[in-house]
This record gives sequence, structure tokens and C-alpha cells, in this order.
Amino acid sequence: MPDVVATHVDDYLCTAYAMDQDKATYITSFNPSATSNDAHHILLFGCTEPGSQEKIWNCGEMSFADDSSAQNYKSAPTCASGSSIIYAWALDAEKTELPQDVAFKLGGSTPIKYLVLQVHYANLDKFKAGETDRSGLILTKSSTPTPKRAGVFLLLTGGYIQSNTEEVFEAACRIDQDIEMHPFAFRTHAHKLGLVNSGYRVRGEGDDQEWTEIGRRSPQLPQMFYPTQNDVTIKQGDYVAAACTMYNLQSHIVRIGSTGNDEMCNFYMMYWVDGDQLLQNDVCSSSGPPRYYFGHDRDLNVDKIP
Ligand code: IYT
Ligand code: CU
Ligand code: CU
Repeated sequence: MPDVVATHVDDYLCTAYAMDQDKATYITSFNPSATSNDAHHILLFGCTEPGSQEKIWNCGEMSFADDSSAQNYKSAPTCASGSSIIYAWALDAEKTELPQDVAFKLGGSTPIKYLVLQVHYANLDKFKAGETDRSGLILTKSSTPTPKRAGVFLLLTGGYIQSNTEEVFEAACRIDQDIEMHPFAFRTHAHKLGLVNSGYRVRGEGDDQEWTEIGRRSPQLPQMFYPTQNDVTIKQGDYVAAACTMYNLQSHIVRIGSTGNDEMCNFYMMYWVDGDQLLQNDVCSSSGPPRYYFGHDRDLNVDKIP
């Protein structure tokens, strides 16, 4: 961050870095330069176009941005187009290295023309003391291609949950591309009502359907990328599915939406492939409950909260 000043608790500030468009850049590790005293979380996005042309802008989810009182930076989305999450940091997590021979490919002919750094400021202590903030990430980069490419696949739903009920939000998509994906990390995201989000490879049809877990995590824990526990290979014809169990104790409906009082059901799967060919279609979305279910066993989910 280029010496920013947050003015509200829960400010989300963004800054963009243009990538070299002539030549691809390969990223193999992420080293945080931040402490949880200042930053609640940091997300690194790839964007085709950044949300703003300003050096620093306010890029929070709507609940934080709608308090327009004395905002020192203009509000804008994180990316204006082509957004994908590349890295997530929280809770003083240490350096992250991608597996051997794996790298994100950015710039050049890829859709990622900019990196956007998003920092969520948890308190204003250092700003009240007259300091500015330079939290960020130190990336290991190279112009030499690695044999394996990293990508992120996002599953998300729409839908809503009635008052005083438990609900499972689900999304599932068939992989229709000739590809072999090796998931190695995952990230869950929901708001206040989320109990657990999980992701699966589903192979076969009907009674022969085989569910293999890719990862599961309470979204109330720090929403970083966590390594997968078991090796799962995803091939053409497999489904990738996600389930988010939520419990709404309130007396009103809660819908999927962008504010802190709405909900979200997201499961991010970070994977590698041999060579350069990532999934063309990197988002899987469903309309969610009550319109869409994929047939997940509802009881299976909550029993095993890690
Ligand atoms: C409605 C919803 O689920 N929004 C999510 C997922 C999302 C991620 C990306 C939507 C778009 C994206 O480009 I990347 I459009 C969402 O906003 N998730 C938050 C961040 O804002 C990315 C999260 O922390 O996962
Ligand atoms: Cu945060
Ligand atoms: Cu959200």
C-alpha cells in the first residue's frame, strides 16, 4: 500500500499494479509484509481492468461503502472487469509457496493485466498516531515459465434462507473440457450465518455417484487459502460441487447479496495443471435455494465442522 490512511474501522482500500503486457510474469510465492494489528485481511486479485484509475480507492463490500461520511478515497469495485482471486492472507499467516514447478501466469497475453491489492483495516490505531500504512505482499516473480500453471475455480450460489431454518446452498458444474486438474488449496467465504462450506469432486451418475471431498472449513475461521488434505484429480466428465450450510436464527429472510447483512456462499478451489491450459470457464454458479439443489446429503455437512 502506498502510504494509505484508513478513516473508518473496516475500511477496504485497494491499489493497482499494471503488469507487463509484452511479456508474461510467473509468480511462485507470496510473502506477507503485514501484521494483524493493522490488517484484518489482504486479498490479491487479478483484474483485466482495475476498479479505478486512482492510486488508492475504497473497495469494500457495500455495507462499508454506504457510510459515505468523510471518505478520503472514492468508492469503486475491486476490478472493473475480469476479476479473480489469486491470494488471501489473514491472521499473521506465514509465507506461502506454490507447489514445486507451479506458478500463476500474469500479464503478457493472459487476461490478468493488473494486480489489485485489497487490505481490510481492522482498526485505526496507527492512523490516529499520525502514521500511514504500507501493508502488502512481496511476490517472487520470474520470466521463466514453470511446467505447471496455477488457476482458481470459484463456485458460488444465489438464493435465500427463510427465518429460523437451516439451509444448504449448493452449486455444481460438469467439467466439459479436456483437462486434468489437481486441487491443492481452497478458500471458503460466507458472512454471519455460514456454518461450514465444503467442496467435492462428484464422479459417476445415479447410484454409482462417488463424492470425494476437496476441502471443508467454517467460513467463521480466517478466510485464507488452506492446503487440501487429500489428493483429488478432476477430469472431463466429473462434477465439481460446493455446499454451504447456513443457519438463520433471525425472524427475517436473508438473501445472497453484497452487504454484510446479506449472505454469500463461495468455495474457491486453487489447482494446477500440466502445461498452460487452465479451465476456460472459471466460475460455477447456481440459483441456490429454494430453486436449486444438487442432492447433497444435508446431514453430512454440519456433523463434520473442523
Ligand atoms: C455474490 C458473491 O458471492 N460474491 C462473491 C464472489 C465473487 C468473487 C469474485 C464475485 C465476483 C468476483 O469477481 I473474485 I463478481 C464475493 O464477493 N466474494 C468476496 C470478495 O468480494 C471476492 C470474497 O471474499 O470471497
Ligand atoms: Cu477482513
Ligand atoms: Cu461476501
